[in-house]
Amino acid sequence: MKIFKNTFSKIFNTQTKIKETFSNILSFSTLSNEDKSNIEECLLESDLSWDLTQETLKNLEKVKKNETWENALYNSLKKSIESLEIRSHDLKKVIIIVGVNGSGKTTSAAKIANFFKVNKKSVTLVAADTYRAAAVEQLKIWSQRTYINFISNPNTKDPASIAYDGVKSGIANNDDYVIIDTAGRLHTSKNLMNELEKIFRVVKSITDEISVFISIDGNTGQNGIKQAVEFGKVLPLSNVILNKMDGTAKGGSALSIMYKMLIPISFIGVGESFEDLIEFDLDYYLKSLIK
Ligand SMILES: Nc1nc2c(ncn2[C@@H]2O[C@H](COP(=O)(O)OP(=O)(O)O)[C@@H](O)[C@H]2O)c(=O)[nH]1
Ligand SMILES: [Mg+2]
Repeated sequence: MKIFKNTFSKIFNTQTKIKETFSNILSFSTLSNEDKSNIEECLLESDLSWDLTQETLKNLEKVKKNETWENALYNSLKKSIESLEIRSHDLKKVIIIVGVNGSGKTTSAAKIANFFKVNKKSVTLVAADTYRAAAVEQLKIWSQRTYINFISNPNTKDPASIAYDGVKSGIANNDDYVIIDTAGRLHTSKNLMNELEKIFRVVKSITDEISVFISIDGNTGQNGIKQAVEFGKVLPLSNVILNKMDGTAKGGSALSIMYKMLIPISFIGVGESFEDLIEFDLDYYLKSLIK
């Protein structure tokens, strides 16, 4: 709990607004139109999506008399998310990280590898971004420092072939996990999306144990949902890593992504160092947003 309070510093802006709005409401069972529009504005400003805001309003009206606003909001948000059939959060052997440029993919690859290492799991890290030599070098230096098996190939421009070699190597090495970093791309670039689809297909020819992570910059708010929808048309996305949550006031977006995509947020990135990663926990997240 303490970690969340410290790291989600900017979410405090969201919190202040939520507190101001909700603490003025006398009874949730008799919300006036003005109350409703204040709540609506406040939740939308916290970057809750339209649908989730409406659902939360509906839940709030069913709250018992004398309930504190904190409990009322906590319970109604929790109910909205828990009523969904969100896919399992389990991490598979091969993790492919995809997303737009600058969303934090390369940093996430290092962070998740470190997370496994700290949890006594062995990892192979695969640098399949053939567009940015600097990203490959960055991962390489880091993996050498932490004694993590590292696969790259400066002689090819085909990321699928690097991914293939990396997964083969990780399996031969008996590693628990293989993490593949990919180049950033926009969903509008057909060639690059085909390339991604090929990476997935090639890995799938070796193993079915694949988690596809979409990396989202928490500051992009509702646009992050759009990215997830578009990438989801090409690949079976299974998990979200939501980055840069140390500097965003858009605290609600994590909930909206789950609500819309029905895929779990597995990790939250809260800084630039490879230790700045938190495993997502709905309870803690809601409490840090509300209390
Ligand atoms: N503050 C902050 N910066 C981050 C976080 N994750 C990544 N970054 C920074 O965002 C920039 C882009 O990250 P990078 O991993 O290269 O993104 P990629 O293009 O998706 O691979 C870098 O300057 C990172 O240090 C985070 O959780 N918090
Ligand atoms: Mg990168």
